Order: sequence, then structure tokens, then C-alpha cells
Amino acid sequence: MKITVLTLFPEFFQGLYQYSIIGRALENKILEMECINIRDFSKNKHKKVDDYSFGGGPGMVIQAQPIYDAILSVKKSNSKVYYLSPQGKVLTQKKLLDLATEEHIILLNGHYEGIDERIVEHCVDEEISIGDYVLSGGEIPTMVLIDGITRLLPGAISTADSYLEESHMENLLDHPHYTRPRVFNDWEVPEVLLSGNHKEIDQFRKLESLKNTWKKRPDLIEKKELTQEELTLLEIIKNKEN
Ligand code: 9D3
Repeated sequence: MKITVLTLFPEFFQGLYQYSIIGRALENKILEMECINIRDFSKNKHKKVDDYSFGGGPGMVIQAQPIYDAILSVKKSNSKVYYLSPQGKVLTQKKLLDLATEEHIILLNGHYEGIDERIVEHCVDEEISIGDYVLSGGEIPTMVLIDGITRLLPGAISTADSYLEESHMENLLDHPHYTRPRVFNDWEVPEVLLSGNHKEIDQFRKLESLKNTWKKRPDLIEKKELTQEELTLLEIIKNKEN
């Protein structure tokens, strides 16, 4: 897959090229990434790309022309254009799975009060938000998207790791994890994890996973279709609580 970022802050993305799974995916040619400066497409002698809002009001708006030319310079027939915007649909794991199947995605980043609406209307396939809180631009949301997509690309992480994928998709939180030493500051690792009994370990983890979700994210339990086994475990958890 190829990802093109259109931004006024291309340097901001430099760290990504070395970062963990993204760095490896780039090296292995599973992912191709380019960051393009919208300012390079300014026709203004001072390289200006923004102007005051028609109708008045605070804040500057990025003009249509430099964004339009930047999009045209990279867009192919197999490209999709996404605008990172507080007005977009909130990103989910399901959406990441869809995005990971695209051949070329163009991630357009706004800043200031945003971009000229005519670009959204005529050039953008979809608007994406990462949640209901206010950030200062689309750059950090874009990094969130790139990270979330990359780890889903075939070959980006080992198949063993990718089984972990099921957890958030199945709307359950992870079980707790422990590593050596067995005792730290008098704090012991749950005995069952040291038993070597894999059936019991699986059961323990399933129970902890349900318990975690019920305590910390009850909204996820509501959404999930529970198996008979899970329903039984959940009843046990709820009864112990009282
Ligand atoms: C209500 C007037 N503005 C707030 C001062 C609206 C506004 C404009 C631009 C709010 C945020 C931004 C910049 N944010 C993004 O570009 C953005 C974003 C976000 O702020 N939250 C969650 N996801 C995203 S994706 C892009």
C-alpha cells in the first residue's frame, strides 16, 4: 500500500520512518510513504497558502488552489482522498481494516480553522475524525491512521501476534500480562500462569478479559454477542462483586 500525506508540516512525520512496525514495513516495501508540503504548490510570491474567512470570523482558512494542485500531482485512478477533520466519522478498528485494503490513500491535513470547503465537496472521498476532542490540526490524527493501518498490512507483524487482533474486534479488552520475576516487591504473579496447564490458563485469561471489560468498558459488553460460556462467566463475575 502507498500512503501520501499532504500537510503544511512534512518534517513532523520524519520520526515515523524509523518507528517500530512502520519503520520495518517501509524497509520491507510492504508500505510506501511520502509526505508532501502543500506550501510547495503555492503560487504566491511569499508562499502564502491561507487567507481570511469569507463572511468574517476568527482564524485562517487554507486556500483551495494549493491543495487542489497538490492532490492532482499525486492522485491516480486507484487513489482515495481522506480529509482528517473533526467533522468526519469517528475512526474504528473496522474502518482501519477497510483502509488497509486500499492501494493508495491520500491523507489531507488541515490546520488553522480548516480548508476551503470546495475541496471537501469536490476532491475528498471521505472525512475521518479520531474522536470527539479538539486538536490543532490533522497531523497527529494522520499518524494515528498510518500506525493503525500499517500493523494490519499482510506481513507487517508476525501471524502469532496478529491473533491478538481478535480481541478488540470481538469487543473485549485484553487480559493482564506478567513477566519475570515471579515475585516483585512481594507482588506475586497469579499462580495459574505458572502451572503449565494451558486449558486452565486459557480459562483464567478469558475470565480476566471479561472481568476487565465489564469493569472498565461496560459499553463494549452491551455491543457484544456473548457465547453461553461467556454469559456464565459474566454471571460468576457479577455475583462475586456483591
Ligand atoms: C469550533 C471551531 N474550531 C475549534 C477551535 C473547529 C476546529 C477546527 C480545526 C477544531 C479542530 C480543528 C483541527 N482539528 C483537526 O484538524 C482534526 C481533528 C480533531 O481536532 N479532533 C479529532 N480528530 C481530528 S482529525 C483532524
